[in-house]
Amino acid sequence: MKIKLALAGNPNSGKTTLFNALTGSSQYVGNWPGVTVEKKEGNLKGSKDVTVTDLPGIYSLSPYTLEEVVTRDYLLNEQPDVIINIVDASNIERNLYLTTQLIELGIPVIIALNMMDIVLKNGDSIDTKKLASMLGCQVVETSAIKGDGIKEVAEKAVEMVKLRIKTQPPHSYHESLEKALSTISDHLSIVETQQKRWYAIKIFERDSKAMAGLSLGISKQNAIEAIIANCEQELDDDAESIVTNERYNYISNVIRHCVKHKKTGLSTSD
Ligand code: GDP
Ligand code: K
Ligand code: MG
Repeated sequence: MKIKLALAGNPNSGKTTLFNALTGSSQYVGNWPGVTVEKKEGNLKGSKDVTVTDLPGIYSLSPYTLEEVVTRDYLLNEQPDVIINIVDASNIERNLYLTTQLIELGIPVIIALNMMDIVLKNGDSIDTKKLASMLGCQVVETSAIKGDGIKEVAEKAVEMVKLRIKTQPPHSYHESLEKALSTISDHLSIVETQQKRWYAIKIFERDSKAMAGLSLGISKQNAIEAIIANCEQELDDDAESIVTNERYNYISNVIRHCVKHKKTGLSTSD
């Protein structure tokens, strides 16, 4: 069985350091089709059947930058077996913005909570068990630069494929938004169950690229537009901002429960 692992995360979160540690010298570098964004692939050390792809660093899965488009198209079209989401633990709040989006794709996600050496040096602490349960995916503490946790994260990622472990995104946005998403999902019979939440959110944000990929009929498009407009009126904001705000609210709550700072004893959100 061929297994495809994809590394995704913010720029400077440690993706390439982790990629090098996982693949050693068995890497090949090229460009993504049609663009001059570097593409790195390699075999997981000691296992010919497992490939690792180092995806361009991004802050979001919107279709605005070249890096975002490359990463997003790869994840949607190539469907890797597992996404290893590298999170800079010393900058966790900002990094989780991408995590919330990766988890919605319907592809199993495991978090490499990287730069843990910095967190520990600062005297801060992160409750990784609670983080895993609140995000709905596994979390492994790593320090890519020291090699800590590297083997464990790769082994767990491969195990997730073998045991068919799925990631279940938590449904915890504002109830008006959740209601809109669930009604939009009802119009997406052509989308696989696993990808429904991703498409519902993107369509709610009026993401034309996601919309075009689905080629919904005009009557469905109108029905969906009415659902979006209704939610915008209820929450008195535009659709894209509604989703962004809900992501930030959700992340603040996660941080409040999982992160403790040494100096204040408080989480970043307090
Ligand atoms: P990328 O942009 O996501 O590919 O990140 P890089 O792998 O290039 O790493 C960015 C910087 O962070 C480099 O200077 C790395 O040496 C450093 N780095 C990566 N992982 C760790 C880590 O776990 N701890 C510390 N302290 N630094 C790290
Ligand atoms: K870099
Ligand atoms: Mg890199």
